[in-house]
Parts: sequence; structure tokens; C-alpha cells
Amino acid sequence: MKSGKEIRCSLCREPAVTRIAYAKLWLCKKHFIEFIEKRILETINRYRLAGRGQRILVAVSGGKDSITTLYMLHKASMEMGFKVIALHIDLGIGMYSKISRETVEHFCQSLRIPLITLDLKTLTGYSLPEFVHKTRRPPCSICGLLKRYLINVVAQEIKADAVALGHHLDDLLPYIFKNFILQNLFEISKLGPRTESENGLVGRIRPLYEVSEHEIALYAKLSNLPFVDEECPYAGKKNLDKQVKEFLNSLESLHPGIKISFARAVARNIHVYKALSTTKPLKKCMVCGAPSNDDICSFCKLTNRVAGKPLGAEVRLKIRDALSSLGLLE
Ligand code: Q46
Ligand code: ZN
Ligand code: ZN
Repeated sequence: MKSGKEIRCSLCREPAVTRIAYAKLWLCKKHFIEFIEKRILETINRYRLAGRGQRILVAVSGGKDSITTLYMLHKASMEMGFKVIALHIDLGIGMYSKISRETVEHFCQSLRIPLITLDLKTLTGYSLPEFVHKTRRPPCSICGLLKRYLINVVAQEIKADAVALGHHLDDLLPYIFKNFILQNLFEISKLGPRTESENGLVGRIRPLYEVSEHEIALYAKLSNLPFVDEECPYAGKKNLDKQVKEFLNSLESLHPGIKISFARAVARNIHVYKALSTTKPLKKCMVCGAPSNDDICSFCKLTNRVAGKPLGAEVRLKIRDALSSLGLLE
């Protein structure tokens, strides 16, 4: 703070709430909200994340990132003429899942956004903690596998043009950097602002690609967006991820704007990373027809191990029933 005086917004002289170092601006609440919204809308336009007549499925956990993504896509959809449908997966992790589900339900109701809620236990007979207990595998790897599968089934069934995810700059850059260090260059092609739909795998879009975690937290708070502040009880950062994130943030404080430049440079070169693919084209799972690297998809393999039979086909039918009763099947 300059000599004890209140710092003023660079645009309107109201009291400032934050400084955006890379833009050399102090901003008041109103101008900060406008600044972030403009950046997200520019990201949607710059990378052509959504367009007129499209159906965008937004995966919403209830945390600040996915709630902000849903809110901004909902706002943009009215101007740009696309449709937004929200999807929440109740993982059955005690109170955390209960509060998350209620938060998403109330938020979607208040904005009149169609919401699909899938309950993992109802679909498969097992909650996430039960999957973890039975397999003894790391919770986040099981959770990621289940969510990816269920999100893609819904996206395929409602013929969504893309699935929107709440990944932001500080989620993506550390992974990009880590994959660069390990020279998993093809993996980087999946971490840009969008991936294309191919072989039954519906493409992903990331409207928060150029926004930092700190900016989203402040935006969600100042905009009074309802979100679950509590972390998933299984969340825990791996050391290397955390260290890479801290390293990138220390670079940013010395060279404001370097993170966005990095993200934009990666987005420009996505085609270069994609061309380095050594994987074979996706097959179809023999049990459920989902896109898969092997003859049987990982969801069917996992459920076979836990429930004694592969559940892909059965789960897809249950999801179709749920979507049909919501009037979302075409
Ligand atoms: S919900 Fe699932 Fe996260 Fe919880 S179990 Fe891990 S991956 S931390 S986004
Ligand atoms: Zn202002
Ligand atoms: Zn399968």
C-alpha cells in the first residue's frame, strides 16, 4: 500500500480490491469482475470453444472452478446462441458429496440450467470409497477413470458437441511442464484449451484456460457465486506437481505475464504435439461400445474386478433411461 493511502482502481478511482501485475492495473470490484469475464469470453472466442447451435455439456463438481465455468458458459450461451447442459456426478463421499450435490442443484435451479445428476452408487452398486476399498488403488485414479467414462457416455448420448471442464491455468501449466520434463510430448496435446472429438470420445473445452486459480477464487467470491469451499477428503497434492506449480508462480512474480504467454504458446503448438502420437486409433469396447485402447475398456475392467461382471452396457442403459426422462435424448 502506498504511504498508508487507499489504493484506487486504475480505471475509475474507486477503492481497488486487487492488482493484476501482468496488466499493470489496480482494479475495483466492478472492474475486476469485468476484466475476468472479458478474459473468459475472449478465450471462448479465440479458441472457438463454442458456437451457435451447439450443445455443451458442463461437468460440475460444485467447486469454484466448475461453478465459474458453468456460470460463464451460461452467460455466453445467451449471446452466442449455444445450449448449456450441466452434469453432476455424486460420488458418494459422505458429507462432501451431499453438500456438493445440493450446491449444484440449487445453482442450476436458480439459473434454470438443465441438470443431469448421476449417482455412482445407484448406477454401479458402489460408491467411490467402496471402489477404493475393493481395489486398493489410489482414489483419484479410480475417480478420474469413473468420471471420464460417465461424462463421455452422457456426452455421446445427448450428442454434445463438447464437454466443458473447469481446468484453469494453474491446473494445466504444471502438467504441461511436467510432461515436458518427462518428454511425454503427446500428452501435452491433450492439455490445451480444446481437444477435438474423435472415435466416440467427445472433445473437451476449457474456458478458464487463461485464468489463474487466485483470479477465479476472487471472481467467484466477489460475484457471490455459491460454491463448495471444502476440499474433497481424498485431495492431496503430489510433491512434484506442487513444486512445479510453486516454481511457475515464482517465475510469474518475477516476470508478470509469463504464465499466460506460456499457455498461449502451447495452444499455438498443439498440432505439433499431436503429430507426435504413437498410440493406435481407439477401438470400441467389446462389452459396452465405449472408445477404448484395448478390446475391453477400463470401466468394464474395473467394474468386473469390483462387481464380478463388467457393468458398462448396463450403466449406459441406466443413463439412457435417466436422460430420456429428462427429455434430453434426441
Ligand atoms: S473428487 Fe475425485 Fe478429485 Fe476427490 S477423489 Fe480425487 S479426483 S480429489 S477432482
Ligand atoms: Zn474501477
Ligand atoms: Zn466397456
